[in-house]
Amino acid sequence: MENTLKFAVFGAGFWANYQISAWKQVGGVELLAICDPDKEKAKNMAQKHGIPKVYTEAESLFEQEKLDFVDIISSIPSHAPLVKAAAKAGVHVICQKPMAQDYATCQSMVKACEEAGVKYFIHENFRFQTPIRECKKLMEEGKIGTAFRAKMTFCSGFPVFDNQPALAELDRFIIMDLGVHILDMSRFLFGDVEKLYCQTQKINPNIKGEDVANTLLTMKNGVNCFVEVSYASQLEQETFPQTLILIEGDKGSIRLDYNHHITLTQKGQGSQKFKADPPQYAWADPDYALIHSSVVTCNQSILDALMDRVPAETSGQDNLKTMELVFLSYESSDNNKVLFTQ
Ligand code: 89V
Repeated sequence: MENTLKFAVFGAGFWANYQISAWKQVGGVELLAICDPDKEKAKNMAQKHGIPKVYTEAESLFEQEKLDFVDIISSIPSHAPLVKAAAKAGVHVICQKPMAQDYATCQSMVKACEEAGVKYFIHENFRFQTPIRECKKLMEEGKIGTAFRAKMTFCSGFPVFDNQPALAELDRFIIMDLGVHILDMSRFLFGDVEKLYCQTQKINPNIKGEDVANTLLTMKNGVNCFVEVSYASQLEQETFPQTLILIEGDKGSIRLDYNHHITLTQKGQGSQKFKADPPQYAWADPDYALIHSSVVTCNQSILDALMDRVPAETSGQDNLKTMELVFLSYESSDNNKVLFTQ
């Protein structure tokens, strides 16, 4: 492959703007075209970012452009057809989370890419956040011994539907859109899951799906991890878009608090406090700065894997395990049952 990889973007909505900015930040890539069924939206995004070509249909884009990869940043139902079209065209694929609306479709997307011999990545950015990487590093350095329990909290009242109105229309909302990130981070920190139990609630009457979910995961290494997500929380401190974490081990604990404050407590040694601030980018939306900085590191990680410098961290194959947790959570809540992973 050449040094500068040529790519196209599908989708011209809220997130495309930041993912394109993040690609410019990363460098080493050239954006040739954007495609969205809404021509005006696509044209505006092209103008904003100096993208040479605009398409409204995927088929003509694949016919006319010579690409190394595509970045799919469109609605959930469009992911599978676009991933499969890219695979058919022999182009490597990045697909926005959540991969698809059901597990069988996710599996078929991974299979289509495998059969076509193209690399397949999921744009799953939360695990790349600076404070999350710091927590993982502290654990890997053995600072708290062997972890045995954890709590991961994302409880907010942020008006997320203002920027992403489509989220209000999802039949399944919070685990699909947000829980998927936190469940993926639980795997990043503690490894694979053995079983889970989940309960969901719908508090906001103006949206279709559930907006609260509490999931208790038992990891294969015995860690019990409680994942709580809510967009219905009215709290003294609004913490969007931060995940607050407590990890307990047999020799200490790590606490990630609001604004990236980390407290490391070690048996017999007291506590140390420090900060794990993410890099700041001028193009980022201040409300989403933490996520937008992790879009840069996520894209960099995918580019490194595309260039064969490192193995893919967020491959489609790996992400199947995260999606399994999403669908098992809904099934657990619907049937009030503890469920085991495959
Ligand atoms: O990144 C996301 O999935 C977003 C947000 C965290 C804002 O819900 O939709």
